[in-house]
Amino acid sequence: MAAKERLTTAQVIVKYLQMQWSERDGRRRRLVPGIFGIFGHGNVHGLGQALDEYGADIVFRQGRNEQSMVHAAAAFAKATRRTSTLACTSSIGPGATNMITGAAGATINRLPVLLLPGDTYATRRQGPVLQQLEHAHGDVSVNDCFRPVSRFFDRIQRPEQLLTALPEAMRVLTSPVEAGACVVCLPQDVQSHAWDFPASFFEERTWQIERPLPDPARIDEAARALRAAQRPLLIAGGGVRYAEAEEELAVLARAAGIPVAETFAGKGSVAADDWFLLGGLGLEGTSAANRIAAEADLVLAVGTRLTDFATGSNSLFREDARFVALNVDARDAHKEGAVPVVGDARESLRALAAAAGAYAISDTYRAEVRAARDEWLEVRARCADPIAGERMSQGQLILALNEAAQAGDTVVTAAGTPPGDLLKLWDATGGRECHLEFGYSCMGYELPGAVGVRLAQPEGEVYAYIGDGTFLLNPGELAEMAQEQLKITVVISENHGFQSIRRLQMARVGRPFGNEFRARNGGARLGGPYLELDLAKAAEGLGARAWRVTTPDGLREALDAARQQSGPSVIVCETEPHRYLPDGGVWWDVAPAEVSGLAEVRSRREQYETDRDALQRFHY
Ligand SMILES: Cc1ncc(C[n+]2csc(CCOP(=O)(O)OP(=O)(O)O)c2C)c(N)n1
Ligand SMILES: [Mg+2]
Repeated sequence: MAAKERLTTAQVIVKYLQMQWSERDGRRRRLVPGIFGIFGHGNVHGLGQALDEYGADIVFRQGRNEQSMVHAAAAFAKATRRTSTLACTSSIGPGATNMITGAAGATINRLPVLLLPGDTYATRRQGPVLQQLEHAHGDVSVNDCFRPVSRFFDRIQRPEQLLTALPEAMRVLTSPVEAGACVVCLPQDVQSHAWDFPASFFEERTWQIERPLPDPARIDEAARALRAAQRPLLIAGGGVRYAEAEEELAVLARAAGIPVAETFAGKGSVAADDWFLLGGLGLEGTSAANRIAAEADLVLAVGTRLTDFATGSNSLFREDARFVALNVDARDAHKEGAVPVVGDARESLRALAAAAGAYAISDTYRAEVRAARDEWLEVRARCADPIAGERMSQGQLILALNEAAQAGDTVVTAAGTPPGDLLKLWDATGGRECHLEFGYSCMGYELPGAVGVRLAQPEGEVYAYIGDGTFLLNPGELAEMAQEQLKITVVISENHGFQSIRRLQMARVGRPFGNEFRARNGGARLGGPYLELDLAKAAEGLGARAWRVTTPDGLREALDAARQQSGPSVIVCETEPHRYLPDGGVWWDVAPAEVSGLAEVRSRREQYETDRDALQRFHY
């Protein structure tokens, strides 16, 4: 008789997770070294009890908001290049559904997270339980909302189902193709139900993170397309970072002379400041990248989903441009009618570099790329200039922060003007990491994202660069930073509103409405003076050291002081509300109203239709 151990569902999960490891390129690490949780009646008696009794080797951290717990887990996974992640346990009902936004963010960004939401009773002896949504379909609960936002979903009705469910969840967590939210729903009663589990289920297990090899015939096809190109452009996406393919990318770009533009997730793919680095691509990109992209005859897309921000809603590339896409996911590899090279980015780049042989671009094209880059760098440098009569611009702020950042430091951001501004301005070479969540562009990722990065990398500064609107959405994570004494510096741009959306509104509607933080002045509109909030005081109240600055010099001083701190720091920067960075010069399909009594709306609609018909083109 094989040895058995009688354990509850929750105890099994806790014991099992502590024995799971991942391995890539010979480097082995714990797959799920920690768990975030907020307890309620849906998990305190189950996972809570199990963690208390059996969780010696899995670090429990108290969440402040279930959505944030998932963001932190996703950021941790990203910072470890998808070799490790964290679990999240919630109660049933609102605790569970609060995790849905985080799950969507993780799945869109292809980041593994393990979610363990409580669920309503499997036995149903109790009648409807507190927080239960009663549904015409008796086996449906609010947790079914996780289905469209996860890559793995299961509901455990019997403890022994874990024998198959947990290994499958681990497989998906460690799959480069399927990585995303893995959701194992745990009905409240089943968490406490016991079964005799084979002791061998708790033996150490190592999950290999594979590097699927590309098909040699596809590599030949891709190399032929490359050799025929006069004006190739390489787009580096998140897949380059996830696969740790920076070196292979540089080898190909340098040898063949292929300029490189980066997406939000791909920022930092070019590790050193080489001539072929054009910076961010598309809507929030640099003039250099976009100019070269507009004339490219071959687009080599590596590890990117090619979303509308990268392609300018299908307006950026020449009608006759050809695409070659290297991607571990076949769906992405086939986008834009590309020659699909399905495989690991690092292996595929290596194979393509070998197959490309002595191919190199012409001296004329090389000179053009250099000129575009030099011109952009001048524009970038001018963003540091003060503007008479105006407060500090976000350009000045970012350049001061970038200057203060050292090798090993990371800046995290997600929504508002910050991600686009950082894509454009942040120099991510020399190890100054730029962690942009722009797959979901989820306001509220910034602070927990910084927590996740901090937990993954004990060395170096971690900056969260965040808009005032986003800070107000979810400042509670500061309390967790104080509790865990996490050294994180939060830099808030206080521009008095949802200014990125106001900018869009002015471009597509022509009138401001509902985006600035202004007092109600009697009418239907929020047209009074800006609210006088003291975000620094709020941060102090949540356990951070806080500074308020109005100039780049003030920011530099505060950053120096924050570097000496051991816990959380918050620097509130007063910035000019309507001053934006130089435009990327790329069209975006956001349609003004088709009919309106307002002349400014009608003219914008007309312009939109003209632009759409002239600019949009499709590749298939
Ligand atoms: C959760 C969520 N809600 C709404 C949005 C839409 N949205 C994108 S940016 C933005 C405004 C952000 O304001 P703030 O953080 O102050 O940054 P700013 O635009 O001023 O730079 C909003 C509402 C979003 N991205 N995420
Ligand atoms: Mg703002």
